[in-house]
Amino acid sequence: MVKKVLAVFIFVFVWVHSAVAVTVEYDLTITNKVVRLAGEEVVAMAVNNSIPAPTLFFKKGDWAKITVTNKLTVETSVHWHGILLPNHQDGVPYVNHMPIKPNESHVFEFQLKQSGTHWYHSHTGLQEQRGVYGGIVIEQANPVQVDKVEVVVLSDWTNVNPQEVLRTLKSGNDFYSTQKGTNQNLFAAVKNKGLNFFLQQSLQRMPGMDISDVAYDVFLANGKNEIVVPAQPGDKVKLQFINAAAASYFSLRYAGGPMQIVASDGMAVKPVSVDHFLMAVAETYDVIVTVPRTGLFELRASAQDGTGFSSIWLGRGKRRISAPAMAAPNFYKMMMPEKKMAPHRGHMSMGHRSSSQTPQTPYKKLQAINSTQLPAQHSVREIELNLTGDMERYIWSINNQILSADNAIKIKRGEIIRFILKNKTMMHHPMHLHGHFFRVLNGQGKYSPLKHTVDVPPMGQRVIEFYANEQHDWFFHCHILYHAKSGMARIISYDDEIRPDLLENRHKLYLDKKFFNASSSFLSQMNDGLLVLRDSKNFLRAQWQVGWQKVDDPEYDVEVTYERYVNRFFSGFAGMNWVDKKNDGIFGVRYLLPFNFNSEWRVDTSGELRLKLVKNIQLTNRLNTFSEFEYDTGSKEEWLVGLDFSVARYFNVLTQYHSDFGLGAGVKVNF
Ligand SMILES: [Cu+2]
Repeated sequence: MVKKVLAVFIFVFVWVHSAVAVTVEYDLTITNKVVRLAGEEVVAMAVNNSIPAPTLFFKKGDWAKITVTNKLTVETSVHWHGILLPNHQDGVPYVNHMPIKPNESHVFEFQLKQSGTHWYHSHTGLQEQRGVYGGIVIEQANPVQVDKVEVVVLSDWTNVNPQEVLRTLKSGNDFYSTQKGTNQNLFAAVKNKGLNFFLQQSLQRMPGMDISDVAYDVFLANGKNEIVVPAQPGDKVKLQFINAAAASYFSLRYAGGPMQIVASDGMAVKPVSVDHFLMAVAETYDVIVTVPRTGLFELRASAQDGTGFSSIWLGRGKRRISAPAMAAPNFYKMMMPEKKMAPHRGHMSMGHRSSSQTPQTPYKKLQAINSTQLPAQHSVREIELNLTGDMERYIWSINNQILSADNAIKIKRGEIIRFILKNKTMMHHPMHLHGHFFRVLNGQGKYSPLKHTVDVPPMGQRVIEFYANEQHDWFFHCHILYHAKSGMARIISYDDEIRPDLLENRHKLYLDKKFFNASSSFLSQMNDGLLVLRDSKNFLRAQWQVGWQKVDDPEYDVEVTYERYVNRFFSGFAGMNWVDKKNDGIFGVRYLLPFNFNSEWRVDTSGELRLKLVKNIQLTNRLNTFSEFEYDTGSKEEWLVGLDFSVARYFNVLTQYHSDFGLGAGVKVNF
């Protein structure tokens, strides 16, 4: 009898359980695909032949069973961004599981415990920039009643291979800023009455401000520069925005009236009406808009750097009503101290220097529906994390260290972890935590919103906190792809047992990739050049100079050095120097002086001392002056001044006067 009852009970349990928890299966195949998104055929990466990847739909409580098949010639991975799931399903190679090798499949299985707008993307190399990203929508139990729902995946696209983009960024040649016309320069500073600030900035050895590192060819909404969402006059439309761009923030603005934000990062918030707002990389927002009357009304997603936008046209009919353009950012006005907002005190400090014309994230207005307060009985561990970087050498880090084997952030289950994120750089950083939602302490007290990605503005601060209720290791990183790949990442570790295959291969995650750059000037009186092989700490340089004008025999100077990088301001070096028929061992230090003068102090094996000063001043977006002065106890001083004009990524024209070889002109080639 007992057995019979038990059998019936088990039967009913299994039946009820299977009726409630449906398994939703998806097969995703990643392949190369030739696309033409910006006037040129490019080999991209697609999921099920689509960019963006297909949107995956689930209901809360469903089990997802997703088979990812790799048909590329390289490894891949898929991270389920914003989904709370068991550690080994999170998709970061060497952190949560091993990468998916070519011609292999990996099955992900997890239950969906939340609802809302989320997304997925490759977490390998720079594949996300090439097309491996798509939406995930988990239906809410009681969604807001609207007439239409549309998922909008925003992204940025460049025809240039992302590896080459990163190599260009590492070259220290500001070419992308030049291409976009956003190089900070003396002429623009004077024109914008920002000369005083420009000089102050350089006196304090600050680098120029930069909104976005890369110059993109096109901005996309669901894979196109513009899309139409058919709707009737009076319709309420819910747009589920996902910022899947590799490096672009977007300002959103609607031609048909205000937008109502109802969710952020998949979490419902108290509806808040905004005229426009800034959406950081990797965030999601659900926004409700109304189609006011007949016509097509534009919701414009403008790239924050002002170089382009994608359009979502809502409504019906032929007449198009454009959204007002967002003002292109004005660095001089944005960063001027007198425009600085009064900083808030303590943990609520947002510290964002800004002017009203600069689009802002809507964080201050976001309120969770229910209290998100964490139980008071848990201990709080406060961790200060400085977001640091070197724009010139393109090294991005946390507390001045790139991601490495010895800087995991160790936490304990049961603690409240509070991160104080201080941005010490002139760029925005969208910081993303895997496996947890954190409270953004935005001044809303117990209704502080829950998010997985938070923008930390230039020189600004954010405080976030979360309850450590997980296990194993999780990734935490800047979601600007090129920043993450340059070191701005950490492992958040519960300091427990890690799967042996992950431990064994973990070093591959910390690989500090090497980059090679070269440049040479071919002038009528001389030739000089530089070869650099580097990672984030070590710089091997070979430089040469040969002059033939105003001298009897050609004179040459060749130097090979190894430089150990300490930080933006300081490095040490040693090497060899060949000047005509004399050669010497050399060693010394390089130090960045006020007004961004590069100084080099060195001694050689003959006992001579040499001081070298180098200074560049950007005059206009493309025109730059450069100067060098050398004082040597063993020989007479040497100096040069010149002007160069940036024509293209690989090409400058220039003229320079050298103290020994006189005046000349020519071209400079940059690789
Ligand atoms: Cu960043």
